[in-house]
Amino acid sequence: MQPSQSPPPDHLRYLRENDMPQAVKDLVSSLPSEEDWVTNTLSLYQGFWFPSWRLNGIFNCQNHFQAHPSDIVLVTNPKSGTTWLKAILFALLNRAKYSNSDSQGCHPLLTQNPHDLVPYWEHKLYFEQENPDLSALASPRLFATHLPYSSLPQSVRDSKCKLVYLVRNPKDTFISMWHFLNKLGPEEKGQITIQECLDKFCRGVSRYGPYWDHVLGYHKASLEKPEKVLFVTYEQMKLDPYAHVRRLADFVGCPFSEEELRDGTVEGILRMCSFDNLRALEVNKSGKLWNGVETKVFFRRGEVGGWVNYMSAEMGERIDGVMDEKLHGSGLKL
Ligand code: PAP
Repeated sequence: MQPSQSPPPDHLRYLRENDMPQAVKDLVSSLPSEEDWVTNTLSLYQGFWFPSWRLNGIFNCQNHFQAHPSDIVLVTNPKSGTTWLKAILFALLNRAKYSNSDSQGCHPLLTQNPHDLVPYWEHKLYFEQENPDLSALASPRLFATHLPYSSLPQSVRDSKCKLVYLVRNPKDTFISMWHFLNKLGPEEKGQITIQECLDKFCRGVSRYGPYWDHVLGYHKASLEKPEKVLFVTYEQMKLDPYAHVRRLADFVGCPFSEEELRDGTVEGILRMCSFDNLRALEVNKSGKLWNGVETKVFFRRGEVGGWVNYMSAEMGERIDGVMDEKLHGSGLKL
């Protein structure tokens, strides 16, 4: 990593590779590496490009996380709509607790960002501690991760816990990441161009990439173990959120009752977790996450197909071409 001229913002300082134990630093330095799109480095580990400073959290998680059969894990490629699905899963799993009108006013989603309510393994729990004590968490425990299927802790693959995999079309995911990293990058670095990022993306060099291998791993698992892995697309969720929230509730084992369907519980969850509602909350306008990242950067446009405003048709076709080639034979079309 190039030393920067001026001190990095707080959240970048917090995430510095220097904080890792020496043994992990040694391992990381032995891995193939590439510059990340804006700052920091990516390391190639188990066939995927991970942000180097997250590897310690990834190793801790792989070594120590013990799955419970009732666990629910949301998995995404970054920028696939994680924040939205965290909110929806949290709301539907906790709906009994916050069902009456008095408690609606103090629903945790109104005062806390979804990333604070549904913790990432490698980015928060196992980043902060080698082996965090999770025994106090109420069942079912709800976690999130960006780990590829093949890099999940063994206990997750062996247990009956459930994985919800949310995928988003690669062009919107790409543009969302480009915006996000440019916002987080140090000002003196300036904006990195879409073209530069596109070259890396199409070579598979993106956070938790190659994007297509991440998707294919979970797609295959969802076909082989449909009771364990639910494969959902952002676009499907946008098109028919009502049907998909019901599908999610069925999958995680807490289906909506007839009464709930009649009394508008599903619609209530969707309203609370909608882009406009979450974005307008004070906590998501001016709050910060545990790592100093401003919560507002997780709410940009929340649209399908917005990539056309940033990429030429040729750039879009380049991503389509790579995806066609990589997904060929999988039966999957994004
Ligand atoms: P993460 O994977 O880094 O945690 P993630 O939540 O997937 O982040 O990325 C944010 C994207 O989800 C943004 O997409 P955009 O850049 O294309 O706009 C953000 O707008 C979108 N998003 C956040 N909340 C919602 C929501 N409630 N409904 C729909 N999309 C949302």
